[in-house]
Amino acid sequence: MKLKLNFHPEVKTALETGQAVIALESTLITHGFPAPDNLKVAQDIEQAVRDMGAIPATIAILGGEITVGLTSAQLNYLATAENVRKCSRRDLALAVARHEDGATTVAGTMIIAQWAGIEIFATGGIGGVHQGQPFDESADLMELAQTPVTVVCAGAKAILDLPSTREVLETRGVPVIGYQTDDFPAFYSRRSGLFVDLRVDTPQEVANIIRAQHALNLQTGILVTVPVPAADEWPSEEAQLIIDQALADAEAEHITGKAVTPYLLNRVSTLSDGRSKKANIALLLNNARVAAQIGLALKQLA
Ligand code: PSU
Ligand code: MN
Repeated sequence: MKLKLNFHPEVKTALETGQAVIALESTLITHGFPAPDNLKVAQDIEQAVRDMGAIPATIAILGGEITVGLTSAQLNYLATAENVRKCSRRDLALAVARHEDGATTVAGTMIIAQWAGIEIFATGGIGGVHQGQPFDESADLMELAQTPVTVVCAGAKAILDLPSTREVLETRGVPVIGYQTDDFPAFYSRRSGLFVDLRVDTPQEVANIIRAQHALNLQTGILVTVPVPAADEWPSEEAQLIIDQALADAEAEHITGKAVTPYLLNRVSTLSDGRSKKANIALLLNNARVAAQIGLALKQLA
């Protein structure tokens, strides 16, 4: 069996003609936001990429077929489909072999983006090391260490152990760039008190780093961290109380494995009465715009 990728015709043309293409993940559609918000969010992220002059390519597995760029019908389908497998690296072959629908996580999306020749990927937050569970480390961190794709995000979710997550990125050799910040962002809030490896203020500087990383053939991802826009920030003191409650609930309900992150995100959203959702949507759209700008700057270098 040979690797087969189903490209949206627009994405295929864009890649062939050297336009900037931005990869987008699908787990946030199936496991991150409940319907009907999820479809609107996914559409708005794609539009944010377009508004900046780049082409969005949402990545998913549909009936076992790896799909790069979804039609609006496919996006609609995914947003309401049931039994969609959350696909990190370990899950990709399972979904393909069984002709299942799969939603790709940060790790899953990075792998497929690289196969497709897409260099930049925008998301909300990466997975990381879980609080109180040092062995529950998201496969996203491993993927960043071995797949040369640039991931634009708002840091790691505050439901995680951020200092440990930051340490693991360092150990694994992943450059962590602060986009217009000196501080590693904490997803819902702008600061974590942790460091970034380098602050940059323009998309051109990020493009230069991507090119240098490529020239050095390091085969490692790059993490570009962008703070949530100030107007939509959810202050960390306020967020922390609710996050602690969500973590306690997850423990009481014995939530384990790949269900942990979706459970916590959903619980935080419910407990905060939508306050987390507001920040989450704002940062997703902002990250999509920054990623598109980096993509365009990269094309100007070429
Ligand atoms: N951030 C969000 N919503 C999400 C996720 C991250 O705001 O749904 C998803 C991403 O797809 C990420 C995944 O890769 O959660 C991490 O899951 P785990 O901890 O099981 O690796
Ligand atoms: Mn996990």
